[in-house]
Amino acid sequence: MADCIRALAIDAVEAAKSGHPGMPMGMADAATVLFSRFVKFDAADPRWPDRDRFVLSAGHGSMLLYSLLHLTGHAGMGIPELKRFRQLHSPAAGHPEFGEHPGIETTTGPLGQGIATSVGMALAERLLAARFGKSLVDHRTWVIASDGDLQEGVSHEAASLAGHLALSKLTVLWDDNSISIDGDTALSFTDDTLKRFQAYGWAVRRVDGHDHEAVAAALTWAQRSRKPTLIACRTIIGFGAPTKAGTAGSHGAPLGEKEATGAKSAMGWNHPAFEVPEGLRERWATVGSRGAGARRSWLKRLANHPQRDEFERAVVGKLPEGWHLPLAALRARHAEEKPKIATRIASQRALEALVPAVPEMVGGSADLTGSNNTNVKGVPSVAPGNFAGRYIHYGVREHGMAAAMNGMALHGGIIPYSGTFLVFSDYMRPAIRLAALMRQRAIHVLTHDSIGLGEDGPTHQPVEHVASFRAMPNVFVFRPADAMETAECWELALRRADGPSLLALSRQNLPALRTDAGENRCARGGYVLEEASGPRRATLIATGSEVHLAQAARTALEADGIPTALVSLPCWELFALQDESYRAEVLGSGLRVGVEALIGFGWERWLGPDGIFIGMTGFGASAPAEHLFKHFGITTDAIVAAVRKKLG
Ligand SMILES: Cc1ncc(C[n+]2csc(CCOP(=O)(O)OP(=O)(O)O)c2C)c(N)n1
Ligand SMILES: [Mg+2]
Repeated sequence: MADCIRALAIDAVEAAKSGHPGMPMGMADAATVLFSRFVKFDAADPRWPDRDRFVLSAGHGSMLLYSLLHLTGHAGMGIPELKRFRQLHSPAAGHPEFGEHPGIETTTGPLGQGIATSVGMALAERLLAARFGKSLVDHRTWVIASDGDLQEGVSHEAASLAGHLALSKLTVLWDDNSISIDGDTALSFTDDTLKRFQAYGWAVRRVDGHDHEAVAAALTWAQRSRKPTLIACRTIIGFGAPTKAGTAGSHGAPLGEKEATGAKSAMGWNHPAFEVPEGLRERWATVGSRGAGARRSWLKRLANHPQRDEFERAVVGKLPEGWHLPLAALRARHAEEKPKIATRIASQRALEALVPAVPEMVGGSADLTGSNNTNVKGVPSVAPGNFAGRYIHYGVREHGMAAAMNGMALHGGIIPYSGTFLVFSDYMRPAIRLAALMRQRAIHVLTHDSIGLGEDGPTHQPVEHVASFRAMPNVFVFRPADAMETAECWELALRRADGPSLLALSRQNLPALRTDAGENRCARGGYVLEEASGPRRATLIATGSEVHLAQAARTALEADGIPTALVSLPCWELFALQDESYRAEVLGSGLRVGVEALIGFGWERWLGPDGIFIGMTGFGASAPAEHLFKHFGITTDAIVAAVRKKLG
């Protein structure tokens, strides 16, 4: 049965003239044991909510996953698809892509992401089991990870968190083949990996990855463990290839005809390319339906479960009836009270309205809870052995946090939100990029969003981050200007089911600019906050903490007899989705001035060739915030002077 995987991997890589045969050939034995005896799944419904999750963290070995999906009889992964491995519109893409086939649990390829994502999946399982009970939620998370996965820093963060939380239903099979691209892993990787994981709180074992019974025994042991488990599977990369086995030569290139033929004859495989003999095909098909009975019983349990509707709603990601009513009440209160608060505090107020109303929201922070204002009073924390909480202390592990959140979102039934400083979004970028690519709802609260944070200085003052995320496809960046806009942006972030949202929030207090609570004006991305008194000569366009500076400038310009409009532009991505005429109306035909205490990269999109940008041109500095705004020329006076100068 394992030879079927090897043969298909060889054939598909040969046909594509590119790909990675070595890893599928080396891990075929362990994967066959795992799937044929341990993974709970039913090929007839790959999205069955209580299935075990399988993550191929070493995404370059994608043919291992595609072969398994094919052999176990999943629809949509037939021989024609395998023959089109790595071709346009094939579900069998170069690396596993979430959404290309329902049996692909997550996108992998950037090493380390898969294993870190799987920690979030295993955590989501525990959280949902605590909410809905074992009769609906009782499954495991299995991972195949390579040397590169375990070298990557994010896997260290994630493994440390998994060990701390004792996620005992998580098992990682390490493809311990001592080979990576540059050659022997001894070139760069001499840690005692098993001891390292043991120190994280994992239970560990080493087996011969080609000995089926030894692998089975280790997997049985893993199922009984009270800790997450790492099984080091000693394997030979490119197993069976006459000259390339055990070498980096089998890692990432077709074996070539001679070597491929040699590998097949070594395993006694004499079938034409892409042909699986009938007997083996049947045995694999049996594997594909092994979980059918378990799924049927589960469906019966679900049908009679008192929380059935709630479970089904949460799992498909539908928000509860009336979820936005407390938020609407908060907005009405803001309109009345006009609070002068930091937008991070306004975000906390929004969370106080949302978290009780949306039970699938699970928050957390990378050790900045008090600064990010991400927790809500009365919401208990998640702790080892206690998964009834809804707040996670991720520790100072931003990357692991963002990757685990992807896993929670992918698992379903959880809407994760996080917190850290905007500047440290750099530490989360690879995971945010995957959330964007996979269209996952992960919400990041990113506070201390400019030089406005003051004394902590340039290491802590983001300048380029917002621009860089505006450049990333399918990410929504929100930079609200006051408490009202913050509530509106939170509503939009939560509604957005098909991609990540980032909320860039101020440390410093900001005056209330909005007194209307009816329409969610941020929904159009940008809008005229104050219209000019006559035909517009200038339009001041600002975001976040700079909108009030622009507002004061507008007042001064109007007093000077220069009809000036004020535009708030909290979400560029939503604004870009509006029709041309709306955008033209908002931006106006007069002089356009952009104001944002960040790098101006990208602003020309709204300002045009004759516009003026007032913001940062380099890194910040350490000083009280009001001194910094003056020092860097981001002030009401500077805006007024620039407009006067330009208009003559
Ligand atoms: C973050 C990241 N860096 C680099 C790569 C490029 N890359 C692909 S596989 C690999 C290492 C291969 O070694 P290993 O992980 O042991 O896999 P094996 O060759 O054993 O299958 C590298 C560096 C990547 N995919 N992701
Ligand atoms: Mg390796």
